[in-house]
Amino acid sequence: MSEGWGDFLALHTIARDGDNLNGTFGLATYSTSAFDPNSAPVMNGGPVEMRNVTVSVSITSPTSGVSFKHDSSDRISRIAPFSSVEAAIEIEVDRNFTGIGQLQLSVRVSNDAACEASVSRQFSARINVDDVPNVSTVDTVESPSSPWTATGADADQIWARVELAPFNNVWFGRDFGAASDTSLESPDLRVGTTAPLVIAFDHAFGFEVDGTTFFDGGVIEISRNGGPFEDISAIVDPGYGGTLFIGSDNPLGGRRAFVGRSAGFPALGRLTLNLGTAFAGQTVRIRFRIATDAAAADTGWAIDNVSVQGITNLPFSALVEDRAKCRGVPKKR
Ligand SMILES: [Ca+2]
Ligand SMILES: [Ca+2]
Repeated sequence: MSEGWGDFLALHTIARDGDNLNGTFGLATYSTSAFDPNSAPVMNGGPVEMRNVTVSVSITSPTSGVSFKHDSSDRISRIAPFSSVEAAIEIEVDRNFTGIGQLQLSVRVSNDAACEASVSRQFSARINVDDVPNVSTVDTVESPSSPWTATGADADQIWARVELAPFNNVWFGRDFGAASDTSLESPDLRVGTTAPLVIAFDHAFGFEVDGTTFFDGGVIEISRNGGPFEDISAIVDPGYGGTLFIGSDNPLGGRRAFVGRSAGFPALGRLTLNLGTAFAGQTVRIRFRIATDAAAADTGWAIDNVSVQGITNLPFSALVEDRAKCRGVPKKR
């Protein structure tokens, strides 16, 4: 009566000064969702009320300076059919902790009456850390405040920041199993007047393909000064692998795109796009756009370590060691 509930488990940790770190620690299935800080939603995926569920957490990384504020487990008396309940288990970081820490947790959810009596998941989170916006020209996607926005119908089901491996987050756009046209759009990039604009990133993709018929795919586009987006291939060759099939409702049917599998998939590979001085003195945005046809899903597109050279602003966030000296003192930003 409970299959799948482990997939809805998430944990959040707090910094030394009590800031909530609103990371969502995704699972291998790429399932993500928005959760409240310091809580672990536990879902009953079946039609019968579930009683007496135990959630217990153990710390599997070094425990120096890290402790449970209260208990390491919580008991949920009942969970209604097809609904979820949050279990709160707070973890404290000692005020003398130095450096950015890497916390790894093992979470076990148990219920004797469930089909699977016990489900375990591993989670990782940085601790003693502050997330500072607008300080970098590189986005490693490790900051929860990564300033990209997902646009288009169903974008919230397609684009998410996910944990590909412990302590390595990426942007990930799913190859959706229905017609879709969504983008992950950058913040403003203010291009300088002399140096070339060079955009580089690591990526890997796997889009629906049958032989040489490419049903789903992705493109990179750029907009200047708030104008319409155009394909980046008008300025620099991104190495698209084929043309999207016309006739199965892909909104970009007939356009060249990243299709099929990237070289070395699923390992990420570096792509560098030198746009020269075509945008000197202008404010541009780029977007990663995925378009899918009427049926059949595949993996999708993972993007990491986006670096933008030749700009005069600092559009991206970075993680730094927690800067607060005292617990409970409001911080000035
Ligand atoms: Ca990363
Ligand atoms: Ca498809």
